[in-house]
Amino acid sequence: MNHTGRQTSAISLDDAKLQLADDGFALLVGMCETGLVTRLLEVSMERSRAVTQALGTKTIGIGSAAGFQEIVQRSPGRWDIPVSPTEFGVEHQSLPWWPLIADTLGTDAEHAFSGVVYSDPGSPAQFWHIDSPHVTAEHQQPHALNVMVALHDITLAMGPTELASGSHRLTNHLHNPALVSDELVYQHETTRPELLVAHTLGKVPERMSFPLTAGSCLLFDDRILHRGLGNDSTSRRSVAYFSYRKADYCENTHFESQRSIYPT
Ligand SMILES: O=C(O)CCC(=O)C(=O)O
Repeated sequence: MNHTGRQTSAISLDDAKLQLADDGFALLVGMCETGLVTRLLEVSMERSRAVTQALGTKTIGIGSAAGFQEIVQRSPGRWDIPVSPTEFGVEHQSLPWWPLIADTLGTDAEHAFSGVVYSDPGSPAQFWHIDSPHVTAEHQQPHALNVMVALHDITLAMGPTELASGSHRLTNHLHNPALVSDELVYQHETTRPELLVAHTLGKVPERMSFPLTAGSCLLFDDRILHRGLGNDSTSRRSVAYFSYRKADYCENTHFESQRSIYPT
């Protein structure tokens, strides 16, 4: 069953930690001040303008290997443009969610990626996927976390990120041999919450999505099943993202292309 959540009032960091461990995500309402959101939005818009102009009519496929260093099309009409914290003009350890990152991944957690993901009006929903696979058959604490920041108010029609609640515990291909790692990490049409409990008595993880006010964040475990929903509005939907990893974790399926849109 689809559950469309409501953005509720702010939760404490302790509650966010519990929600992250239980559900694999936490909704951090009103986490960012207006000044920070404005900065992230302005830098994102300027960068996307420059990058799409340089991309011009170059052919770009779907997925990280078919993209460029500066831009990846994650699904039709959904663009991922990396922007470093320095380019955003922020110090990542000073960002408001850092205490939660440090508490979960360690104070030596590293910034892995950051940037903006925007979906064009009319772009379809993605296939369900995870951002990185489990590393041991036994369930462990997360090895990487993502923070998605709403850069403007995001209605359900604009297609926020949808999560399969609690699925970070069920996506372990090392524990469940019926799961294929690449079909979880790379978007695959048969991957959906039901697959995670097929032929078991387990409950299908609930699908959750929330309208977000500007500056609210979704923080989630890299291993949770999620997808960007389709944008049925007439406006672009933009979220900034900041991804962190434990100091000893360095897999990268996020940006695999070596080619640049700029001539050498
Ligand atoms: O656009 C979104 O909401 C999520 C994007 C995403 O999960 C991805 O491209 O890997």
